[in-house]
Amino acid sequence: MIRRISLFAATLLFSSAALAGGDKVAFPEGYDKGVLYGIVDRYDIKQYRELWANKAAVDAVKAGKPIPSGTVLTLVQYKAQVDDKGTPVKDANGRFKKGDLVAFAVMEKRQGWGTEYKDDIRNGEWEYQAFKADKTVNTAAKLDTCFVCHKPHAGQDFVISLARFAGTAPGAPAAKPAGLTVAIADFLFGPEKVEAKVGQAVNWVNADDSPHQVTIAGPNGKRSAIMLKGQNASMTFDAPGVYNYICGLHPSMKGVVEVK
Ligand code: HEC
Ligand SMILES: [Cu+2]
Repeated sequence: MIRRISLFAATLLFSSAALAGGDKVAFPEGYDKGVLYGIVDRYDIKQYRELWANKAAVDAVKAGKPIPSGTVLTLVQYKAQVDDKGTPVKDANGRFKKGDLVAFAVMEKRQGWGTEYKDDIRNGEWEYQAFKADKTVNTAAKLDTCFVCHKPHAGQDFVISLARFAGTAPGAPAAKPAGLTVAIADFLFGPEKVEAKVGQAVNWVNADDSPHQVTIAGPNGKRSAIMLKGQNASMTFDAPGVYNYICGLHPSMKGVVEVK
């Protein structure tokens, strides 16, 4: 019994130590008086998402300055409205319609934050927090996953949607490269399965407003560069086999390359 209690206490200690940073992030009251810098239709999870930032942050980034201390980015998740078959309904512009509020994901940057983390987890001076629709903290959220997923974006201060934020997201339609091509549109790989020969290049082209990244499954899985709208990436395979892959940014997006 005593052992059980101490184990429980140890678990508590560990988890609160791991998550403590999130407590610094308060619910961003008035976020919707800032700048709505992006809307994301998530076909993969049938959500309509809004990206909000405080104005000072947007002004700084547009002026080519670093993201300032005090920046708060709020990702608001809504269900997409669906028809009776569960398919998202679209408005006149082909965009999803906003349904019920689901949750908020917030990241906040302050000078001096983040020093307690080791380098392999630290996201600069950012902290993350998840809030439920009623604005209370979602205590079930695993905040370390926020750090893990945003970490590869260190080159753009961990803000995945920075290109939209700066208003520099390339708007040109994706060019179709020669050879074997997989189009990425509406959060789907199409075709989902392709056959390639050993050494033959497979090209992915992103036609979505959202960035995507091909990540081959398995411990030594290769990762493509992150593709913004209109960008493409290519990979070759040295050995025959079935290569399952996902999008590194949206893991519910799946595809297969069969190499013969
Ligand atoms: C599976 C990877 C993944 C995880 C885990 C993740 N994010 Fe993100 N996050 C993204 C992607 C991709 C975007 C860009 C918007 C989009 O495509 O939906 C994003 C965008 C954001 C944004 C808008 C600013 C930006 O970086 O573009 C905030 C705020 C945010 N996430 C907070 C969080 C919080 C808080 C958590 C943890 C509770 C979290 N994220 C976990 C992938 C992830
Ligand atoms: Cu993706």
